[in-house]
Amino acid sequence: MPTSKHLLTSVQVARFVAQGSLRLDGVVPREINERAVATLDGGLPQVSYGTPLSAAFARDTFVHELLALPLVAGAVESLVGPEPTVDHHAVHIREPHEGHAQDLHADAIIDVRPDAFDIQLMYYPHEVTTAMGGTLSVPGSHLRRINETDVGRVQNLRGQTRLTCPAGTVVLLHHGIWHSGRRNDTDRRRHMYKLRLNPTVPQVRLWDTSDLHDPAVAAELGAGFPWYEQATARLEIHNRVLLWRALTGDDTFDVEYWVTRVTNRPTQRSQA
Ligand SMILES: O=C(O)CCC(=O)C(=O)O
Repeated sequence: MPTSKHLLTSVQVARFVAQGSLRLDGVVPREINERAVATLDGGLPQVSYGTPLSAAFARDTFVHELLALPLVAGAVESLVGPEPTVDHHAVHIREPHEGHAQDLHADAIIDVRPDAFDIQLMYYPHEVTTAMGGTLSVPGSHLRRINETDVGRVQNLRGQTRLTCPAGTVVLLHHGIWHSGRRNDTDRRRHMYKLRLNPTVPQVRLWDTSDLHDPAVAAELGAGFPWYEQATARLEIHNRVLLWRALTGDDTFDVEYWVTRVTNRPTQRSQA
């Protein structure tokens, strides 16, 4: 159903399922960005695990105003629903000339939930240039489940992206994405605010589904990324189909028969 909220479309959600991220460039106004930088330099108050998002941040805080922006609110609701809870939040600063980058990792511990996911909202309140240590991430890595820095020895992967963006950019990431903060070779601190949100409702058709049967949806779900080899791309697409089935409630959806083939159990059917 189309709504007046700024919900994502099915094509955008399918792209998130395939890539593991969604970028909203320059969507936060300058006044909020300036307050955010000042606040991040001073540190953030603690928020207890599991606090409802609606109760976590006072109305006069930059986080409340950031989450109230219609484009941000609509994207968050489309992915984790109307009343998510706060897992945790943190300030990530890359100091000027600090001389090293983070290891490639996924956050928390290995998390293989097939039918639910958390989002990590990353907010960059000022412009991030190539030299400033923008977050590196690997599109399409989120369903190749790893435990924290299992991939830490990997230095570069074809198709990885190193974020450069205008001030006020928000990136929403699936919890499984492989990422790392890069080296900051400038004289300026690089700030990023990260907020992890847990869904509290089934993540089923939370977005504007009026384009659900658009052929572009299947095209997004079948997309390849440069670090896949031909054979391993099949596994990624299989895992995306499982997630798409969970998100749509449609157990018949498939791409190239990948899930249908491996879930065919004639013995169980004959005993039913
Ligand atoms: O600072 C960054 O760009 C990324 C940091 C991060 O996401 C992390 O430490 O998990």
